[in-house]
Amino acid sequence: MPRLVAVSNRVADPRKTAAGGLAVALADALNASGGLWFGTSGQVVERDAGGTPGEAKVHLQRAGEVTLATVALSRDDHDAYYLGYSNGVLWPVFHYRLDLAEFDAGDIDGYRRVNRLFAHKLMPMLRPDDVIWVHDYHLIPLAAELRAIGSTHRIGFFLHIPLPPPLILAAIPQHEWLMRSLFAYDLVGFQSDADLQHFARYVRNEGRAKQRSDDVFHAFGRSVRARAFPIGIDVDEFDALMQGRDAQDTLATMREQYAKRKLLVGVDRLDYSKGLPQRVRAFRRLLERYPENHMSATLIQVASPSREDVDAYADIRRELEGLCGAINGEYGELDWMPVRYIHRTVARKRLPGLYRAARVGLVTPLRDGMNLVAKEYVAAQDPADPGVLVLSRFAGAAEQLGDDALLVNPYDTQGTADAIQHALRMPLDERRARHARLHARIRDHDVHRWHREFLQILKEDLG
Ligand code: GDG
Repeated sequence: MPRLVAVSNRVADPRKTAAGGLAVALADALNASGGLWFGTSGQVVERDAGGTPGEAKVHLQRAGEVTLATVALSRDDHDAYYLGYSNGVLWPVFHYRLDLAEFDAGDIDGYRRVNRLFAHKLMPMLRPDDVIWVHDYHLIPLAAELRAIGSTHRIGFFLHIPLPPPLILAAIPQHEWLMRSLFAYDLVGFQSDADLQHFARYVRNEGRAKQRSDDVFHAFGRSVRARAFPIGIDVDEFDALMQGRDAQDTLATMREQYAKRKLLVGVDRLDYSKGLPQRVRAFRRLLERYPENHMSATLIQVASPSREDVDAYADIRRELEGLCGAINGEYGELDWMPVRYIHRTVARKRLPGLYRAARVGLVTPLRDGMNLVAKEYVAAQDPADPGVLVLSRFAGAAEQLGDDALLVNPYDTQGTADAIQHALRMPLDERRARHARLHARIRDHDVHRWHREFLQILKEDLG
């Protein structure tokens, strides 16, 4: 079996479950064939600007069957590639937020420089029959950089975030270059059919691509296969976490402390794509419009700190904190706080207990590639007395879970409040029936299937 080489912006030790979904998924794929995982260490080194390829040293570490290979970035490279282009341009535009994009001409140079650095550091470590799997928007041009220095490997790319429609994509000054870069891969994977349709429309209209078959596009002198591979979770791993002491303790504590309340839970990175202010406004509307929820409905919102050195993230934090404080001030009683807002990362081992304690799971992003929290919430429920998932129609997960979750438009405050009320009042037999179907779907489309299918198709010839 050829060796798998995974490449992503950050490398995490796959033996630590705290690392979360993607790390677990990649560890599973890498362990099967033995493999190499390449990326940054997350450390930033204060050294002279303009780091040229060859400057950074690769640090190697064994983690079971997997070799972790990491490089540390210089401050300038990190700021331009990570904060600037990846998270100041690509993240907002790919989430349809042109208003938040900050196009700074210098950042694209840093983005190219780091992708070139990755290629130069990775190439000497590669064996001829390695299969390479590149992850996410930080590394779109990596295959092109590898090809430029002679790589003939099978190289696949998976975009974890949405791909916007062509007219939005075209706001990025380098949109053509970015999309042309995708044709250096053999396989490009998206989260949803909607993303795939946006890709197909872009390359047909802007790149005059010829479609050679259902999923093979020819443009810029090369062919690429493009498909949707909706990512899933490791349901068994989540079940095991649910049985663990931390999750059970969390569940017991929640049930005791909120015995007379109905809990609603949200767990998100504090990111403007997650629709947190809109969610809190909908919760406030619920209290306004349906007063029977006073002294009862309690929203626990975990907002784990994220990218705090990007300005837009500090703004969203202030807005959210203001809203939560205002609701508690207006509706709170000595013995009831409507919103518990936690700006910290909760230990992963406790999450299943928190999810299970909640009658309603609120997953209402304004835009999301997939959203794994929706699937984790379903996985954690007690099938005999499950909670209800309220899900944004703008999450990639809605394509799979839309029939049995309560779908909402998060911009519609009243509509979302009505859906939450519907969830809170849903009878047990309906909750069970919806949950059984949702659970079957997340089990069928789990993370093992995701990487198995991607890698199998990556190894196939384009025909
Ligand atoms: C990107 C795409 C796509 C969150 N807070 C805490 C915590 N989390 C964990 C969740 C979940 C993960 O982080 C978040 O995954 P999401 O899928 O919801 O969102 P992104 O981080 O934006 O991920 C997304 C994903 O990539 C995979 O392809 O689905 O669309 O945006 O696992 O549980 N974990 C812990 N404490 C927290 O406070 N331990």
